Amino acid sequence: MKIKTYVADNIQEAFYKVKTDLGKDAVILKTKHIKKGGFLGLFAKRMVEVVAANDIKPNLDLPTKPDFSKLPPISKPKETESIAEIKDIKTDIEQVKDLLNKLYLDKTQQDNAPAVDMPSLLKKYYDRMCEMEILPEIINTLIDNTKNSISDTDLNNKTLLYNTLKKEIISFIDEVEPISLSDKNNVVAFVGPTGVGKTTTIAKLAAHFVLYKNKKVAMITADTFRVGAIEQLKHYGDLLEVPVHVVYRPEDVKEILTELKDYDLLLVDTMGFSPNNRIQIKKVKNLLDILNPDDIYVVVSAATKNQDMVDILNNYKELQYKKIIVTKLDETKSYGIILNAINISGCKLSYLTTGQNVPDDIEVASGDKIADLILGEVKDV
Ligand SMILES: Nc1nc2c(ncn2[C@@H]2O[C@H](COP(=O)(O)OP(=O)(O)O)[C@@H](O)[C@H]2O)c(=O)[nH]1
Ligand SMILES: [Mg+2]
Repeated sequence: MKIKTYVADNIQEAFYKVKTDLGKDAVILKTKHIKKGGFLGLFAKRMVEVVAANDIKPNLDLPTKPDFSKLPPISKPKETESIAEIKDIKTDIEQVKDLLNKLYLDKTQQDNAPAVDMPSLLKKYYDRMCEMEILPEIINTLIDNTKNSISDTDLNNKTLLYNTLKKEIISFIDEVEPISLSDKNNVVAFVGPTGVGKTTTIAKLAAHFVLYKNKKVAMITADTFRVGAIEQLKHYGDLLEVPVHVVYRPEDVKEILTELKDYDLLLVDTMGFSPNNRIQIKKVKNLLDILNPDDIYVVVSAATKNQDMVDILNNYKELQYKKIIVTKLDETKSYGIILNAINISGCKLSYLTTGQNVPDDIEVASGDKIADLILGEVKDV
């Protein structure tokens, strides 16, 4: 008697191999699914293993021999097998993502480990900036530039060190760019995930330009998606006596813009969506293409985790935002997110918002103030 093991992509192919090799009287002893190949247990292929024998004595108590003549022709794996394979691949991809994330974090931590010879006061500021959750590469640049611009002795002088680091942070933040009106009809659009405070920020800005700058302002909303979004903006519009127009279809844009052509500033609210929602990104992109705004502001919340901020700012880049607004600064003490947002987006900062009150809780971002918040009160050593 000959017993042999066969491995194939699917059961039909395995039986075909048995039949060709051991002849039509071969008997199947065992079948099972196995995983083959891959790397570190990942991407392994799902296959079938069949153990078969020939020349089996008729009195042996073995499983019934399959009738090979009735076997279907070799075909693609059944639907259920494909689904199982897709599930396996998805699990593998998740594992690879976790692995890569871990490797990236380990590598970043190694690359950005503080220099051992860092003077103790500088090390205190280094630790403070880590607590602020500033990205390691930004901290390193700030520390290196500071070390290069003052003498080793001055690194232990608290006032000098504070002022030098502060100057570095201010220069990292660079110019801030709030809305600046040209004499024509200015159209400014706001994009960002749901709930970050786009509509509230638009209401604050509308109030600012109406009350303090005496401008003719109108608000336009394209957020017909979220329940209550139109009413929310209309409520602010009524309070400020500012007209609110709703874009239900992209075709509405032209008519609305013509109607509002005598206004100084049109603030356009858009629907929020997850940064991974490609369909919604395309919809907003389509609207912005028709609207052709003078400026696009991306709105992000200071209470966002760093990794989520990376996803948001990267995936929203398709919308070609030019400036950043950071909201909800009152909800966090990790001010580093402001520097991270500038770094990831490559854009200038404009406004910070610090609470729910319309119109008060908004200010033009100030490098000086942000640097003070970041450096805080570091105790003397
Ligand atoms: N704490 C705090 N809450 C804010 C701020 N800005 C907006 N909010 C609140 O965040 C929630 C969502 O705001 P909304 O403007 O509707 O967000 P949108 O979905 O991006 O338009 C509301 O409850 C706002 O009052 C802020 O600066 N700080
Ligand atoms: Mg909104």
